Amino acid sequence: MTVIDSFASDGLPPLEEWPDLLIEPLGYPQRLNCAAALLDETIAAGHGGDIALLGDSEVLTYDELRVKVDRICHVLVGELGIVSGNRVLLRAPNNPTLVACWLAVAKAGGIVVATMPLLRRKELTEVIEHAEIGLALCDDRLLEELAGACERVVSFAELAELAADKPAVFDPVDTAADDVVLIGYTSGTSGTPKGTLHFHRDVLAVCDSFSREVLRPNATDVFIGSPPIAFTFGLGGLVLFPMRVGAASVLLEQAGPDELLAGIERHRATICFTAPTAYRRMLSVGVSGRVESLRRCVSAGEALPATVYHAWLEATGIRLIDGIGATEMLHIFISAADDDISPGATGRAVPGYEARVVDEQMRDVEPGTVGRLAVRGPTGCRYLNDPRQRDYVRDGWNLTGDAYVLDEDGYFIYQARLDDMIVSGGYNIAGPEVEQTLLGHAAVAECAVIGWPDEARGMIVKAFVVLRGGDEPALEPSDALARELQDYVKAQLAPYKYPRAIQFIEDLPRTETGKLRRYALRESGS
Ligand code: 3UK
Repeated sequence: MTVIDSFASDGLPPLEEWPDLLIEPLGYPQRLNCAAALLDETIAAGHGGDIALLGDSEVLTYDELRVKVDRICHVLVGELGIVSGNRVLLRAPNNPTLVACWLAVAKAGGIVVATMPLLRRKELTEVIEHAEIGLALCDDRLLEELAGACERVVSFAELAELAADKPAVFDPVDTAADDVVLIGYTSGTSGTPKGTLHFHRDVLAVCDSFSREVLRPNATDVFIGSPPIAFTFGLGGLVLFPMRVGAASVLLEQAGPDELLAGIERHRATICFTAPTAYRRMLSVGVSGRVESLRRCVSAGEALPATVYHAWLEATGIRLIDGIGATEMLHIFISAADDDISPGATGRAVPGYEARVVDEQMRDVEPGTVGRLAVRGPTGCRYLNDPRQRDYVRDGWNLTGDAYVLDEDGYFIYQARLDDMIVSGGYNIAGPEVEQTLLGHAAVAECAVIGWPDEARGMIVKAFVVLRGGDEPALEPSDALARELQDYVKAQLAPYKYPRAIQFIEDLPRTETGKLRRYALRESGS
């Protein structure tokens, strides 16, 4: 059996533009359906009666999830006419039906295009047109933005009705290990959306690299976290990694610091996935006595400041596992856990991956020197119909767009996004270094440091600072406080790095994936 709808496979970049793929060591068979591997094989391994998903209003064992998935497969194939290679858009907050739809599309040979719940009609339309999507499965509460944007929209309520009388068993479609199963859209901030193509084997490869080798979960674990499943960080941490080992996953529709803490307490969660800011926010809400069940915490999406690492360790006794991942790479490729952690560094290449720091000519730079991060491994970048493939992949290596330093001990230390390096008065300054220093000041809750246009210097370092609230006396923005913060940075970093301008703001603009929207700050007047 081959793919019937070849849109995605035809949209793969030409082979010479692919990254090197170090897939052989994982030993996957040529025919492979990742949903069957995650669901049917986990049940065959004896986990059928174990809890798979804990939603806000629905709890499913692996057996129950399998029946739900298989019934949806029958609807997709028998009723909605899905053939292998068809793209299906998913739109929902993190909940069991979203996960069942994800698995059903994959099991039926389709291609999943999961979208962030906050996307509006314009953004959804771009994705629908770009990936030529004819069918969407949508949570009833999020139908509005999708109405009319997609040829066929089936609500979850409608889907449940259609599924009710379907047979409880569906034979997985016999897909190739290198058939496309997922198009992940990048949280890119400019230009048309970039769709990253991932194969059935890639979905297992991230389980059998970062998760198996660094995170090392087991069947008794209870996963929890905040990233949307449409973000591959959330997909891995809340769906793929738990299912690969027969563990349970708590799915929260709302996952702010309060809901996350309440969820950890209520379900005695053991493994948490979220962004650095969320750990910081949980600390400020107060974690004492509430997170005793946790044994492992993963931070990704943005650099983890050493201050947050230490504060979390002090409050919980847990060493945060930092990891850099990217939509293009599907999941985390540099990380470290336990005794291997070097606070302030992201870690080392995850087993199965290789990483380097290179110059413009792709030559290794000396340890201690800032350069561009280059990685390769079992997963890698393949954009759907996009000339930007040639920017991300060079000589078989994926260039993530990050500036890194490799230290003498083989640890990779994050500096900044390459486009975010600030050039001021001839110096190169990495905003995050200044941010991390400012975060050490008791008055600072959050901050962002960017380059700000300046006639004399080309650019100056400018800090946007959110002051800590709640405490009495309440902190008020003032020139004196700004000067105090400037002196605080000057005392710890080379003076040319101190923020010449400081602006106090109420909140930092962030994406749904927890990333700072630096360009929004750059565009904001002062
Ligand atoms: C940045 C980090 C420093 C970095 C992601 C884990 O973030 C994910 O994917 P995106 O495509 O963004 C990728 C970019 O985000 N970044 C991510 N993690 C870190 N910077 N330290 C980190 N720990 O600039 C990278 O190039 O949104 C993260 C798993 C899956 C993912 N998709």
